[in-house]
Amino acid sequence: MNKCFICNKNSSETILDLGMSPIANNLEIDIDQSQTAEKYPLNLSVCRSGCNHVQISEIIDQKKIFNDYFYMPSVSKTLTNHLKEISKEINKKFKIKSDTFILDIGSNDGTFLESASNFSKNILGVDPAKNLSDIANKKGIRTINDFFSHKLAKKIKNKYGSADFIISTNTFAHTPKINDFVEGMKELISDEGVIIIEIHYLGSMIDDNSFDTIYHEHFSYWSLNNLNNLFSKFGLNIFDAYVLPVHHGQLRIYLSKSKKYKKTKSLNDLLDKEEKEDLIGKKLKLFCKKVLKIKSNLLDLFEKISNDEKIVYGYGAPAKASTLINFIGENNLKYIYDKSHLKQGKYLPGTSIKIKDPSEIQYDKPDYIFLFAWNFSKEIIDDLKNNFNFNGKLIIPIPDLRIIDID
Ligand code: JHZ
Ligand code: ZN
Repeated sequence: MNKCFICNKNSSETILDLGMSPIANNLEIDIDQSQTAEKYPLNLSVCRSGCNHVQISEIIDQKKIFNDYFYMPSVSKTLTNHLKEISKEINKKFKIKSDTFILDIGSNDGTFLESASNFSKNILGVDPAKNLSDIANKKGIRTINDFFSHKLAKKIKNKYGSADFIISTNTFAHTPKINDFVEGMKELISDEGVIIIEIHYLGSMIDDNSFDTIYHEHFSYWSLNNLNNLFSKFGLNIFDAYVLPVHHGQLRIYLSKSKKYKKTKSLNDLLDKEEKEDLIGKKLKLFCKKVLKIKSNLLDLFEKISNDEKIVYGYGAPAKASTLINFIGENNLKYIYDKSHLKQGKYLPGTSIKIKDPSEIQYDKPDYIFLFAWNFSKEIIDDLKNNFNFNGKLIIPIPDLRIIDID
């Protein structure tokens, strides 16, 4: 049994073993360093003390993961648009004034705050990655380079006052210090202020078989009921929740200290659905079984491609690719294409698979492309067809294994 991040008891039981994996986003420029990257057990576990928290069993020091970070949502048009829409949505629902204080926790390269700055100039980002905070600050998006914590929240409050809105997209699952993080948000949010959190959703992970979204930087895997229990303990009320078709199923929740916001039907329906489906019981158990089947299907496919002497390269070097490849092995994959300049020329962690510019697809002409960034299928298929002249076959591994002809 491992220690649970929520109740601190040694009652977290491993339910899925994905083997040994390196830190998913730590891409090395040197092939030897990549192949010998330190690996850690990658296990999913559930707390049996009654708190039901779903988490990773091995905690890696957050500094090792986030101090230098290669993930930028701005590489994707879909995500950039999504982040821009959030500020419009907040303005529509709650009205943003020109001095409304908007804080983004895990602000990355400042993409969300850039669009929020169309509404208010009183914006602030917090991000632990030095390389990304530098990019944001250079763009004029004021960003504190640090991990968000209760201590930092007090400092921000002293200097800038309480926040009217706290936004945090894909960051809340990225801390093992959950109670301190929530204390910090509570400290900083104004009495009627609204916190908006987006997080990869456990329900979607199970429905989509997306076991590759399990990696060490995702410390926790949240159901809405678990989030609801957590925030109620801190006197923060979730008043709205829904799932968005972004990434691999993104849960968006709205919460506040104030009880003036009415709980929505969508929130209550989702809470009920999870209970009825026995999400963290029966459904999660079935998911773990399926993952082993997916592995054997993928191994069969790679073996067939190799027997047919066909060439397969990957597309997209997301963190998900690290989990998938370290789980099933390299299987003759030599290259992965990725649009991110921060990733090109580097190696997929733990492997000898080199990342290169997708513009090379037209010269390489692989027979198959294996889509690791399956969450952007549409955007990428359009590009493969129209910009990279690819007319081979595309393998989409998740939610269900599909092979499609691109022509
Ligand atoms: P993408 C990240 O996961 C990390 P990842 C993080 N931990 C998290 O929680 C989730 O996001 C939500 C490339 N690409 O976004 C860019 C192209 O090359 O699925 C990226 O390297 N061409 C914060 O790492 C990768 O694919 C394209 O046209 O799984 C996608 O990574 C597009 C659209 C993407 O995130
Ligand atoms: Zn627990």
